[in-house]
Amino acid sequence: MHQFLLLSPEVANARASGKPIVALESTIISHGMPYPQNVQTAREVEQIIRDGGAVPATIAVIGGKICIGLTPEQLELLGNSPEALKVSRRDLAYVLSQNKLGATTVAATMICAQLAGISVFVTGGIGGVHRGAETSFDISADLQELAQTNVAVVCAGVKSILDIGLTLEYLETQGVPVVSVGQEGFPAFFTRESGYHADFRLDTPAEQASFIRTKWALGLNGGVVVAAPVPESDAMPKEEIDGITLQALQEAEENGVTGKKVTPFLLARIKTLTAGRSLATNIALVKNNARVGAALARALLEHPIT
Ligand code: PSU
Ligand code: MN
Repeated sequence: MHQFLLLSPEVANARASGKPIVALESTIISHGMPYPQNVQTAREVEQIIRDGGAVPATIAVIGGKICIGLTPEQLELLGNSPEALKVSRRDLAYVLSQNKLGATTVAATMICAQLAGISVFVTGGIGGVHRGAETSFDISADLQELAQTNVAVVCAGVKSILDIGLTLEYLETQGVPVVSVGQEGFPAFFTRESGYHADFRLDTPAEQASFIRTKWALGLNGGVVVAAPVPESDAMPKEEIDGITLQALQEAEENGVTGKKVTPFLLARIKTLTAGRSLATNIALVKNNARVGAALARALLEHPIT
């Protein structure tokens, strides 16, 4: 066991008995959703994973340790502490060595999951190449992490606050396969279609597991994006979210928002501008991803490489 890891009793027990484990990130709790819906959603997502026959491991940095699996009190702390830092690859050593409270992004959660031997991770949306990245250089560290760290990331695609086409190009260059579930199209978080195709469509957990195990058996390090579209009944109207996204992007520019503040700023503005309806969609898609992720984690244990 790595010196910085601290497993919750539930996760330690799962590990000892060889149960499937699903990692969950914590930036979505601290910076992605408002309190108290964030904590409530985190709890419900964990329960969906248990109901799906796997064990949830929400990951965060608390008290100089990487906590793999959080107690209800730790979840509450993370969801209700404005001082919690958003921790990506760059920030991990700082929050650990300074004993700060840290919420892990997709990139940092992948790193921690790999240290803990967890190969499936469920989130809402991954970071990507921002619009205007040709001048801002704003490309999420999530993409570079997917290029090198062996964790499958279940998400609902990427938000159109990003340049989805450039994000997919970047992933291709880095050799990261993008797999869609139940449709050909790559989803756009709030909506089921982005206008872009995923690289491969693999509908069943067994196919997804076989693909992932084959990749790693070939020594092809790095992650896999498993993209499941938001359920039809929870999706937002495309025209509405497109208009609001443009407005949020414009406000970010007018306010000079840069760096790690960009994504949380846009998420918060979209929630306000949709009068909270984007939050309901966000919660629904994370729960759907939890079902997909639990099934995948089980399949990875069950199905040998074919
Ligand atoms: N996209 C979302 N919701 C989120 C995030 C992204 O739709 O909560 C969070 C994730 O933690 C992701 C991070 O890893 O933002 C990316 O931030 P940045 O663009 O600064 O790398
Ligand atoms: Mn960025």
